[in-house]
Amino acid sequence: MRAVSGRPRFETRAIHDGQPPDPTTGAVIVPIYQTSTYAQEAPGRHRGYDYSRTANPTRTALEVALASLEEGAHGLAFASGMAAISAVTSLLNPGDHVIAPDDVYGGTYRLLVRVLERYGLQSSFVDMTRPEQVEAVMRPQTRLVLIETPTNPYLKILDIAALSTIARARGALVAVDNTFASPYGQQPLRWGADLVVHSTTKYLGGHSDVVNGAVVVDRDDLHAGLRFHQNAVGAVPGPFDCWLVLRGIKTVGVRMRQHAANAAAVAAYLASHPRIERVFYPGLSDHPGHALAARQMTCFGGMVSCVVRGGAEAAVRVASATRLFILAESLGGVESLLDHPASMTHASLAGSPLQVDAGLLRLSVGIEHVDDLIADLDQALARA
Ligand code: P1T
Repeated sequence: MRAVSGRPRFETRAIHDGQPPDPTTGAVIVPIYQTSTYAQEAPGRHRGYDYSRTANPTRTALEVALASLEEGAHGLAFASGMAAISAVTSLLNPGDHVIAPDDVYGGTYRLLVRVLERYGLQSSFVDMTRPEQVEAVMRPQTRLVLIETPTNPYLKILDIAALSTIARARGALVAVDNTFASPYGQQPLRWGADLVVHSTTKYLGGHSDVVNGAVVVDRDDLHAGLRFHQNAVGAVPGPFDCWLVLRGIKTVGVRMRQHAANAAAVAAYLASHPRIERVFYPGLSDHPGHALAARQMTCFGGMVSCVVRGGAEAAVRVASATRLFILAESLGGVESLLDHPASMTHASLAGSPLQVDAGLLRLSVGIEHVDDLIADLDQALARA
């Protein structure tokens, strides 16, 4: 794209990077290259595309856009967020050790413990709000510190720079799951991370209509390893899914600002409600990670969690009584969603040390009018 003056800002890059008008037709929007294969002029002579598991032009556009938003050199798109995290762990070997937060997404815990332990990978889960706990469980075999911030579902804020310094001193890689913040809210590579992963199913896609994942890296050697794995294992997204994420990306800046404004108002409302025991939102000044979030993030995001007084029963009653907030897994779409993690997104943690509070509700605050959202919560909480 044409340089304006210096590097274009985030919102501009979201609309243009990787997405110039189509050189053959002038189409303003990147076409959906719905093809599995490509004509070759002579054996092995082609225009950079030979088979769509290896590369596809719609996917390339998305990968360039993702790298630009995270300010990294290379982007890779995957069939889901879990496929992206799995690709990162493919950089490790049997006997290696991973450290992850004690409040990590349930699916990530399941991958590390129930899949990868069988392949000889060991994992430890610690409270990463205290970096000394990470230091304490470091082993000579520790090869990856996997950070998630804000965490899912307690919205803990983890210090990417401090954790990266500890990991780097021991020769371990640092990956940050940036799904909750989105690249608009936080750019982990700036704070010293080696890899950024996303479930682009969430804020980047933004419309709850696609499952997709991404990894962004600066280092060429890591990119080569991931690119090999992407092609060898083949958990790649189809061109239409890439196109949907590209379309979502164009508006991620304006959406994130509205998600955050609505979430701040919802968090303040919940904090003053007698039926709510505790609210977790990094934008609240009494959140333990507020000062760090203000430093590390450019926007506190759209996720709010709270504990309802009366435990599981009361929480389930509220979750069943909302009308606008849709009871559903996932997050990051324009519509507001409500989740009861203990029985839904984090049910796979039941019986593990990472089990979540049965009275916890997680809200993905959408971009509807905030007055309507608060009125909906008000009528539902009246039934708690
Ligand atoms: O669903 P998928 O696109 O595979 O992404 C997995 C994933 C990875 N990382 C984080 C932080 C996530 O929240 C998720 C998916 N999470 C949900 C579906 C959820 O409701 O929490």
